[in-house]
Amino acid sequence: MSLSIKSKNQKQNLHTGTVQVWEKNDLGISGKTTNGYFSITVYNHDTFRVQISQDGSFQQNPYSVVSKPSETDFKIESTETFISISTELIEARVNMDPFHIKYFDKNGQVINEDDESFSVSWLGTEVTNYKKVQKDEKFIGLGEKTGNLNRAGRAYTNWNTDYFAYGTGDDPLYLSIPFYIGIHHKVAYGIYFDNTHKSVFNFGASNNRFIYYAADDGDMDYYFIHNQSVEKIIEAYTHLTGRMEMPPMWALGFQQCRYSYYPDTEVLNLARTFREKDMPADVIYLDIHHMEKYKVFTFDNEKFNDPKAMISRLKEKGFKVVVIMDPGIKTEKGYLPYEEGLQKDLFVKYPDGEIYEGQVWPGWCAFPDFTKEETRTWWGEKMKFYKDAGVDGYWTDMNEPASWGQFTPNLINFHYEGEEVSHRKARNIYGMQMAKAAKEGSEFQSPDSRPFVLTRSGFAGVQRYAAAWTGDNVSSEEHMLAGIRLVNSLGLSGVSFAGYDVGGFAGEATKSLFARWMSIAAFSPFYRAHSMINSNDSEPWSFGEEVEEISKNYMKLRYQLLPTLYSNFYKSSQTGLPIAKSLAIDYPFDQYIYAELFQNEYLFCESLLIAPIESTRQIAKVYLPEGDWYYFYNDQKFTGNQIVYVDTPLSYLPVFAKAGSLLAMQSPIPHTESQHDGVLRLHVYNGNGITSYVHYEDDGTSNAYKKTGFFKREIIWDSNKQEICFGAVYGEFKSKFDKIQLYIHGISADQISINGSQINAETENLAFLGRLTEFDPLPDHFHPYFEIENISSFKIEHYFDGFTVKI
Ligand code: NBV
Repeated sequence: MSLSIKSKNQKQNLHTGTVQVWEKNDLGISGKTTNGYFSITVYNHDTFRVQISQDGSFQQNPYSVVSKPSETDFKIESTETFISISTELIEARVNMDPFHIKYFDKNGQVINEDDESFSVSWLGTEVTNYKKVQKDEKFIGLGEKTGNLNRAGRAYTNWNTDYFAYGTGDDPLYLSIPFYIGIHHKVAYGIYFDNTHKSVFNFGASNNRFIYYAADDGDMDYYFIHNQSVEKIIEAYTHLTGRMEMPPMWALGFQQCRYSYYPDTEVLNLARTFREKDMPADVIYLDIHHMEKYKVFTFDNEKFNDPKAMISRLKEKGFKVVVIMDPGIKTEKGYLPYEEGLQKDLFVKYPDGEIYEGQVWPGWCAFPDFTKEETRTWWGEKMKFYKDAGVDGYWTDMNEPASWGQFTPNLINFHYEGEEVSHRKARNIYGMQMAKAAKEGSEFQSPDSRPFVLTRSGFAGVQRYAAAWTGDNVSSEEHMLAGIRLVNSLGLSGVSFAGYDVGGFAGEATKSLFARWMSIAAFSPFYRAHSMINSNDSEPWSFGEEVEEISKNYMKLRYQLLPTLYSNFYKSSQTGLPIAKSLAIDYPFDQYIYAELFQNEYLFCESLLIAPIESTRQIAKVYLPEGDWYYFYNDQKFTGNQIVYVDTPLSYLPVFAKAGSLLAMQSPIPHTESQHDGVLRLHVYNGNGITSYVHYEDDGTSNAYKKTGFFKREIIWDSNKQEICFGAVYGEFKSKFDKIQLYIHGISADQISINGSQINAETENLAFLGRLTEFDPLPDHFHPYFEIENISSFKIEHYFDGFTVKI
């Protein structure tokens, strides 16, 4: 078959060609084709790495993949026409003429296949892998990308971009993750394209022949993942690119931001108001006005004449302070960071050695080359300035990198861990490396505390260093819903700790929009309100009494849910699975979940189905997937696989507890470091079969949890035996709870036994449960009072060995 002609000024598509020679090696196979070289490495039983290079140099991205191939049993067979390489889960069949790959699962079903004629091809330096589309194939993931949950029919570009007030369909945004999951015929697979150049993922836009992913330059270097579930695919992807570490507990609390709070008296007033109004909150941000003329590592002495004293007063009130850091360093003679950067050769330069300057907030700036280790270390050392003032967390903004004009020249050079590359290869990784510098800087400055970094820009693997937020969104109903999809999609792509600016950054939120946004975001992994300079006040009390009450109730609920949330953060740090889980993870083959009306729904902490809805609607259509579901506020039980209608007065966001789930709650507290009443409220929602929850605690701040400083136990609900089994306790941390209050939903019981003996369980007054547990949605005049039936509650001592409770 004649494919194309290779020429120096290649004008036409150049296909890989045919396999000429190949050989086995310890990890897979490698070989040469007419127009290139290939290598297939068995990374794991569920992960293959495929590299195709024109010159055989096999370039590496030193930043994203952190795991090495593990010893895996695999088999190689060959015929005259193909080479087959297989593990217990995947077979990759490499066709020799022309070169193309087809993947099968262990039952021989096709999972994924190259377009036979084009498979991997080049157009000049642009390298592309063309894939066939399977019938009804869905595509999910790709990180921070707008549009529908199912990305079929659209194309996306990965090129980190500062995009103020982006539209809900716009692309590209700030953070790129070239990883997607394909779903069809009851199988799923993931593809991570490990190339930091500008890349494009086309899921069938403007053609009906194939989907493809392409990069401007570099190699075709992708990881093909297949396992039985979407969960397992995300686990495998995060095994490759790493997982978040446990953040400090305070980072799970409510965070208040503004561009910008100043002077110090305003910041202190803000903190006082939260406490006076009994609205739980943990963090206040200092945006760019804290600096002298926007110069990083300075404080504006007029606005903040004693930052240390201010921060220590905030701490007394239980607040942490997060400070913004922009990468641009003002090119001002005598400004130490600039002088040091010059002297130590830490800035990005033109190929002739001149320092590259771009304009940002401080005026003309030089840009630290975060792709160089010395620069990251130096930056971390400079962070002493903030550490000495008592700052707890860091916010890396503008790290796409952004500059006025938004068009960085491509010829500038970056170190790229010694490779010396142009902006074309380095841009997408720059923000993640700044986040890395901030994380490591924080660890260097405060070795006993867990770091917290919030980043705007990033790439595959950024979850190892920072939480991410979705940048400059807009105050609109549409944006509120789009933000949920962005966060869910980040979660599908390894970034579990993510959120959006509650209320919208640009524009003015209406009262109802703000209230609804605060309610939804109580179920977002990262919970922060933020708004733009010169806009109306946007604190949760700025919109009148009703909004204040609604906000407060959901903020309180968030804090009551902390035991579950923290345990889920722990789970995510171990597995890479998201905390806000798109329904596509647990119900990938259910067509309804992809429908426009239902695609925003997600499971929060495995147990709660959140059905986000515009604040302007009085009634919501909610799709409940298979299983049974309890309406969170009154325990009304619904069977799944159906659409239900729910009244949605502003004070009630549709939330359903999944039958079988276990939800651990605590008494309301004003901030995460304040002590609760010591009673763990454990809600068991009766369902079929056996379900479990791993309860996790630690000190919330130090790294002792990495050794033995944790408390961990599995709690199993067996609905057939009607038993709750509290497993053995692992770890040396003493639980902060000394009692457990059991709430059993969906079963009427008047007595329980523990380890076989009837105990005098203290039965709660059920009238008290007229409103769901202690979540008190609103004062009576705002909403109807729910009667809850079929719920039983018992208080028991906290046994530290394993024990079983029989209902
Ligand atoms: O530092 C100011 C803002 C910040 O508040 C926002 O969250 C960032 O996304 N920053 C962008 C710079 C310019 C905004 C117009």
